[in-house]
Amino acid sequence: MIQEINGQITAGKSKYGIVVSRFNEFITSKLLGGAIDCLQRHGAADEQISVVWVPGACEIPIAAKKLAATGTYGAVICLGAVIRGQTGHYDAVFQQVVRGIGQINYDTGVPTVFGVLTCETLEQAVERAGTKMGNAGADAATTAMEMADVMGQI
Ligand code: INI
Repeated sequence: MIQEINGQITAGKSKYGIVVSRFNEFITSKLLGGAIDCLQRHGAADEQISVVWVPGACEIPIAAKKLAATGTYGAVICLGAVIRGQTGHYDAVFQQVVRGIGQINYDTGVPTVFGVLTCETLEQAVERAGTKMGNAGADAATTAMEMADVMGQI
């Protein structure tokens, strides 16, 4: 018989750590709102959610890794907004964040979800922060719940 594991998209009893950057707070606060709303709609109580603010996207990985390493969280959600039009070092910020967050997954074994917008323009970021392209924070929260459940079942 084939054993098949499918994660449920429900908060369950897991705790969720959210790391969110203040840079482009106009956007990231919307991602945070979307993530919290999604977790709550899927059964999370306030006590299951911790939020950590950091200055910019570059600081997300170090805080996310510390949260993940506590062993307390079923998943960690990383939220930020890197917008090319606003920086001459977009590529440096982008690479640091992508690599940093990805590595946490392998170093800690805790699902650490990439909910950082990387956009060419502010308009593209607005579209993904609760307008016509949905809310990337809610998408990240959905992934976090599914992965927390999958990892619990394996
Ligand atoms: N941080 C962001 O989160 N988004 C950006 O678009 C951005 N830009 O444009 O540079 C940005 N820079 C700050 C960076 O993340 C660090 O906070 C800073 O370099 C200090 O380490």
